[in-house]
Amino acid sequence: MKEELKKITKELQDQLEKVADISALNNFEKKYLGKKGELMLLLKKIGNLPETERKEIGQLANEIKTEIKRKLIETKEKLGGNIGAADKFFDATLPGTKIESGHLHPLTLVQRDLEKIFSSMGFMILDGPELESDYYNFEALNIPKSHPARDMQDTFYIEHKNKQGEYDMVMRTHTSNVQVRAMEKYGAPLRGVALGKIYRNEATDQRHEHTFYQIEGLMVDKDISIAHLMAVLREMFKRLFDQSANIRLRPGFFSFVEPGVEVEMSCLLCEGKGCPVCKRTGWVEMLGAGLVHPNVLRAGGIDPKKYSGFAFGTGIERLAMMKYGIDDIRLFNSGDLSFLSQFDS
Ligand code: FA5
Repeated sequence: MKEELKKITKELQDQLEKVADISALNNFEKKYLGKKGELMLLLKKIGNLPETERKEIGQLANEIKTEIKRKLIETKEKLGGNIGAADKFFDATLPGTKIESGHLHPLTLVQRDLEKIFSSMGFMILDGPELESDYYNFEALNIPKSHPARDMQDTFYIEHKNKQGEYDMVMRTHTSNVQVRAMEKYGAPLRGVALGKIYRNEATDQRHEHTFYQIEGLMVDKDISIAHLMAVLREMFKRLFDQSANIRLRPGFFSFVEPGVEVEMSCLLCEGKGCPVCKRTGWVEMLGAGLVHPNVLRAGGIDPKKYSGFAFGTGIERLAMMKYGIDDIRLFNSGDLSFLSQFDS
């Protein structure tokens, strides 16, 4: 029986190869696969086989039948015949098509990490407007009109003038706009972070964007000093990067803090050896910080004789670059799926 099956399979394959048009194919189908077709008659004999052979031969016969039917449909398709959905060969053993699922952007991942870290240290999550008044973005932060510090941040002004004919609305240039708003709303003591998008009219390069994210930290209480600032920042770096990062302070000027510092972190991309991202210095400028200026506390309705505070502001892209080893800030907004899909967790 096995031999007979093999013989008819070979014959079927040879015949099928010779089929040149649809009518020849129909004849072929009738001759071999029709109710009284040669293959079918042979298969009927399987039932008469002794039980020991029936299983093996039956399985082989089924495989042959399926394979011949698949080839028949393939040939029908090639010859331009109509293939009904039911005729199409369906191999249930093939792996299915992977269903792509969405995932979070690397900047969102870092923002969520930061929110968790600061919430666990008792900081509330603050929010503030991206379209901001000149007052909260500059004046309340001890940056009066025509102060040279305004030139430090290239501002997008909105075409809206106040009664004095001055432009009084800006796209916020930093998340520091939230500082006085938070003091007015919550008073002292106060502990909060604000995360959000900011805008600057500047050219982009490997480390600079014109639209990017910052996180602002603000803590106001009795006797707050630079030591509190350092402790909180060290904790943030340790938990965000799963390792203690070396940080160092340099004097820095920001009108709204006194003293002001710039905080640098040892470059995690090159482990301090020097690379294009750290300008070959081994250190990357990560944030501006300092003790809140008495004028700013006053603008927020807090008495600087009773309270002091620290504030810091850092770029979330810069943190994400260090965390994930990304050497070009422009990748975040590139929409490049080969970049983004690496963060599929
Ligand atoms: C400020 O924006 C201050 N508001 C920070 C601050 C807050 C100081 C509170 C004191 C107290 P600065 O312009 O240096 O400062 O920006 C802060 C951080 O944002 C930088 O250290 C850097 O991490 C990031 N950053 C600045 N400019 C860019 C840019 N163009 N692209 C990406 N990240 C930037």
